[in-house]
Amino acid sequence: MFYELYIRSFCDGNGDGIGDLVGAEQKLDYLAGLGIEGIWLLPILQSPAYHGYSVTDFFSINPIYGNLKELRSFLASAHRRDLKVILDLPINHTSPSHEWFLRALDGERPYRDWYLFLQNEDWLKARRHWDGEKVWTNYSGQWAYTLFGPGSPDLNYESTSLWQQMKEVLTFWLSVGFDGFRFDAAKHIFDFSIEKGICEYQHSRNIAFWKEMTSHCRSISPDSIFVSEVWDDARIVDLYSAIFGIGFNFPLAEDLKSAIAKKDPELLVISLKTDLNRCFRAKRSYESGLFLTNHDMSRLVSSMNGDRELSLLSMSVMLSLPGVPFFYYGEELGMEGVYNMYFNEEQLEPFLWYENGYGPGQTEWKALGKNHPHSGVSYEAQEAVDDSYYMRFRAILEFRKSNPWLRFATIKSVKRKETLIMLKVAGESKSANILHNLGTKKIAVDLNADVQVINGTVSRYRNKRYLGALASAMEVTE
Ligand code: ACG
Repeated sequence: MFYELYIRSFCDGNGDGIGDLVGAEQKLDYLAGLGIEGIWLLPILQSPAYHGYSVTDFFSINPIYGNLKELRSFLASAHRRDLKVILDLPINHTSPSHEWFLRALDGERPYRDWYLFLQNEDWLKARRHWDGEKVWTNYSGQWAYTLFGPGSPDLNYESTSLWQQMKEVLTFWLSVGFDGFRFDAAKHIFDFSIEKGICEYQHSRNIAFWKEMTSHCRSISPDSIFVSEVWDDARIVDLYSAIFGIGFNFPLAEDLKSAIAKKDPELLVISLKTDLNRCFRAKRSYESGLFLTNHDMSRLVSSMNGDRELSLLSMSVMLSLPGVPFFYYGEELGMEGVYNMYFNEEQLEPFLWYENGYGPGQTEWKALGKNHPHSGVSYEAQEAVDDSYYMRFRAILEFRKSNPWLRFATIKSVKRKETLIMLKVAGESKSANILHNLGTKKIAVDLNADVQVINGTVSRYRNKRYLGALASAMEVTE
């Protein structure tokens, strides 16, 4: 299991109100205590943007988060606790303030070739693949290709010297001690057709690029971990995941959340049997990056319209599936936050350590618009309180931690009976029946004595067992 950590909002180690590496290091016991095996660090490289995805120097970290010495210390402390740390690396684009881009604007080689400048007025008609946004930005009279907006001109990997440059970046961060990378925007390396002048994904060229980057890393550090971010349908996610080893399963996140929010088990059952089937069967070429939410999405409780029982059920379904689970910081507290196109970024709010919103380590860079002090959502209010959301969330994590075999298991069958989803999964030496009740009434189930409750309740009446409303349980059949 991996924890997706947004350092700016996590823990402030130097009292400036902004989360940093020193603060995050102080909280490593907290993180290890959740039972995770690793941390996905959202971008920490030098960047003027709060999100960090537009980099100004690929060889240094944002001074607001600390320095290289502090990073090394953070990594060493994480490793001492057996936690892996992967770095989110956005190499599809840079900030327009990156020196490379400024020199490119001056026409200096090789930098000029490292970005895509307008060669044909017709290209201005090109629109972004999925939402029709414009993709060219005028920088003082020079048009550059900017798929993610004016704050991030795209790098142009037609230039082979840029491939070499990026390999040096990868070598550097591996030598600092990272265990691998979450590669941002993996399907966007080649996503504009120069021949046609339109936005068009060139998946085979992207894959060739990532093959070369990942084998470069493996030649330095054979056990490197790579996770691909490809937000697309199952077939495309598949293509890339096979190269990286772990691929975020976006289709699963969407189908699982809608099945539960709509209390419609059939939706997930169909999806697991069809589109998602290939990532859970025995002969698969990668591990599914299981997740429900990330920094680009509404938080879990918000996507369940505030229903915390549905959120916990979603977590228990996710953590019963084969693959490598990821969860976003603050989800363990049940923090809220709606993602919307107006960039108020509620889902990035400070992790709420204290009930009154103040105290050592609390970050304050952003207002607590959704997760108010005195609302009972803080760590302080929930820690060690029986039945709090946090304690129940932890119990679900504990279930997964004590069943590590699920990671490599295979889904043998998926069935539905009324509101129940029934999974048969098999690992190397263990098999299990896993039941999730998406209904609001308890339901009679066939479970023997060795039942592990994942979430909710299992009760007995006469000779029958009942799985509670919105509850999950597993029976291991050695
Ligand atoms: C990553 C990061 C994100 C970051 C960038 C840029 C990339 O996580 O935080 O933005 O560095 C697209 C990209 C992703 C990108 C997201 C935000 N995420 O592909 O790499 O945008 C469709 C498209 C997807 C698209 C998605 C969301 O196909 O490509 O993701 O919509 O907009 C079904 C379909 C599926 C469809 C979905 C949703 O599942 O199968 O195809 O996805 O429905 O409709 C950051 C900042 C930005 C800043 C940038 C520089 O957040 O504000 O501009 O950095």
